[in-house]
Amino acid sequence: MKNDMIDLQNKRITVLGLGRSGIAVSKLLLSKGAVVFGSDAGNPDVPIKGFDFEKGNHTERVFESELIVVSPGIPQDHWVLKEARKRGIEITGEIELASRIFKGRLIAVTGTNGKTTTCTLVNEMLTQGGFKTALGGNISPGVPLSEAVLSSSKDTIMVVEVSTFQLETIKLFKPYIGIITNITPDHLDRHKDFETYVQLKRRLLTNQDKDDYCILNYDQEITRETGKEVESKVFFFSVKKKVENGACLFEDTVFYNSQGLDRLLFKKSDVLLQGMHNLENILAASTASILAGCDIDAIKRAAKQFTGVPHRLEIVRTISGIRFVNNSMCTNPVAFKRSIESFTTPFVLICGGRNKNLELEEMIKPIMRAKYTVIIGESAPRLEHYLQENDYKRFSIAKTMDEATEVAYKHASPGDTVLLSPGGSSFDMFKDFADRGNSFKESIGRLNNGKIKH
Ligand code: UMA
Repeated sequence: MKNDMIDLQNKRITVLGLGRSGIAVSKLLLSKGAVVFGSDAGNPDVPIKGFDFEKGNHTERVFESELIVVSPGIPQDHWVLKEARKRGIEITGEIELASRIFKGRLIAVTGTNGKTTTCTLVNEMLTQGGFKTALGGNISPGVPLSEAVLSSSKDTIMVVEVSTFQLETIKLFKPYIGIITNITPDHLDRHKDFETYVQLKRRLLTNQDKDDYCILNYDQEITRETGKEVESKVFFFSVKKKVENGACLFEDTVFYNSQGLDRLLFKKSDVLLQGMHNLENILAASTASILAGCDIDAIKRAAKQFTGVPHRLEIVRTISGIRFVNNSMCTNPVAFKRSIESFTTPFVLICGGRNKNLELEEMIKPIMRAKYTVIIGESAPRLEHYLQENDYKRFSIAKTMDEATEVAYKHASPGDTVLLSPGGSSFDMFKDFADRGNSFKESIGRLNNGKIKH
């Protein structure tokens, strides 16, 4: 691929993996005149008419191309990619390719936790400010970047959530505003060690230059230090300290400071989102929106009205005085801890999932704050072991979401919350975290329809 724009006309390209991003990038490539071949080892639905593809296996046909566009779920040490490298075939990722085709301005958000909330907030703020925006990338439910690009134009501000899986294959991806919300261990089953994971997160900013901006979490050393390595203009956000450039919480008020001027944005109590972690997301999003030229009143309005994203501390419904909260997007122990910290009233917990080679012990103390805990998924035996070591007995293990929801409901009293907050990934029992959250919601519906008493 050339270093600037890419000429895709008649270019032979293989798209590896035909999930959401594979299908979206295939459509985008076809619209640019490329000759696209799709290959998927599974059995996905392929909703593109007249499209040349294979399913069930990756065959020799994959290598009959000049470029392979790899889906984020396929790791770099996959045999197909190793073979492609041997044969000198160029490999790129969906997000890199889509960003080269996109002609507008790009605001990109990465980080271990808070990406989706921050992206959604930036999008809300800019929309309220009258900008033409689009939202895409890793965000789920949402649209892949390629799909968002297909319906965008030069005056679109694209707000894109970027995962480390996607950052593995970037080369020239260059946001004019880049945000790193925070970095704590995650996905170590894929990236092997924390150092590699951190370096991948920082790659979001490596192509930025002095005309670009980065927004970093001042309260974490790892993200604060990142500011020393970038060429772009550095802005911070903090809930602990006053920062010179960026947004911060001081006593109960959020300020935006820049060039020696302090501006009061809003009171902490004005925003509906709960938890300090969410306030951090609001500070990051406000800074990005101000830098994008958004009107302060629109930012204030959006921050005050925002009630959150699906599957992230989402209030589902109340049955017999018991509130059900879906936090399926909580897929690592740090997010788990922070979500539990935001609870001040009694709760019954449903947790567990696939561990990503992370420290499950971190979940134990927060679990012990629950009135009762139902554990699901692959991490159940290890969580059970740690809980027994800590002499905690108020828990049981459930095999299905229906069973977990029913048991949790029976242990809750009016005024309590039943909280699904897994602290692990969903792939042990579900398609993805949205599928897990929806399954929880369906189980809650069954409780009510079956009039199950507790
Ligand atoms: N496949 C192969 N060969 C293989 C392995 C998989 O062909 O060896 C095929 C599968 O059969 C399947 C397809 O690849 O049909 C799946 O591709 P994918 O795993 O890349 O998934 P997509 O549906 O394209 O979704 C991806 C992101 N998924 C992952 O990174 C795992 C979605 O993030 C993202 O929303 C979507 O692109 C659009 O950009 C999800 C996620 O879990 C939400 N992300 C992780 C996270 O947030 O923690 C990183």
